[in-house]
Amino acid sequence: IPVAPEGFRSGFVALIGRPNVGKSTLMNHLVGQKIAITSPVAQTTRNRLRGVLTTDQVQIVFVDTPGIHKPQHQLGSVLVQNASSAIRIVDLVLFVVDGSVPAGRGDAFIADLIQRAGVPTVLGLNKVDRQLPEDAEAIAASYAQLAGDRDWPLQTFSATTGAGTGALLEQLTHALEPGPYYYPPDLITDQPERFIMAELIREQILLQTREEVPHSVAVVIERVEEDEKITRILAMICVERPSQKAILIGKGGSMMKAIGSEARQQMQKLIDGKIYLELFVKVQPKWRQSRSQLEELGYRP
Ligand code: GDP
Ligand code: K
Ligand code: MG
Repeated sequence: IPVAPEGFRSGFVALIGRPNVGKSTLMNHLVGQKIAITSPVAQTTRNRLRGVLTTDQVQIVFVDTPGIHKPQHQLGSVLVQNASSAIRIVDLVLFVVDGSVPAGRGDAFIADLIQRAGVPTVLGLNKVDRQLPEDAEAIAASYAQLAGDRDWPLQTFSATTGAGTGALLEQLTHALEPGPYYYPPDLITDQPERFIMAELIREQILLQTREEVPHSVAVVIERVEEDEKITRILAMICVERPSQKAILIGKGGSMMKAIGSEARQQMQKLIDGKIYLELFVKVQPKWRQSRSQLEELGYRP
């Protein structure tokens, strides 16, 4: 890792907020590559994932976290623990909220949690592209109060259009102290390619099967074989019930085919090469309840 130039700033920034406010979308936008999967389904993000942005002035290591919500089963409580402990290891919190609606009780709950941790915080209002003009005033007032009570700077932006994200970046840079490179300047994520590949398959399951299967699915890359022309990948999709396996496979294998084809295209972008993808589905009852199985599948508390 090279020595940072004079006046260089750096630090770890946790992305904290309710599920679906756009934390992962924002991180992908800022680092310029899809490393975190996103979807309209809550709990899309399961692991803590680092995304690194390096410019000539700053290196920001974003720590993407699962959204904070009330735990309902073992997986849920591992997710909440992950988010809460992420706050403690960072230099700065970017508290992301859905700026298309006024602050709600969930936001106030998280604001208190962050405040108790005592870490410098920027309040980020995402999704302004969805804000209706008639709501703008009430929205601005509710978040101004949330931030003002705690002396947090506030920045409005859209992670999908990119509007305001330049100003956000300046705001974050300004809030960080002078520091070194933590990662090589060209590194974008700390996660191995295999993990992102598995996530790209899980993303397609989330997007294509919607509410029926998503929360009971895990994906593991079993084998990667590279030769000069093509990379062959064997992946296992793990579900809890035979009925979910049937949904995933679909009529005459149609669902599996659609998931595989879209995931393969996303994976080809990631590795910039040709992929042959083979998927199989396995029923493993109650994997979410079991800590050892969770760890085996890569969800570390
Ligand atoms: P997370 O759970 O906080 O990580 O949220 P995601 O990044 O997975 O995003 C949840 C949903 O919100 C996805 O469908 C995104 O496409 C959508 N989304 C994220 N940011 C924006 C935004 O700025 N504008 C709009 N309109 N949608 C967004
Ligand atoms: K989501
Ligand atoms: Mg996410």
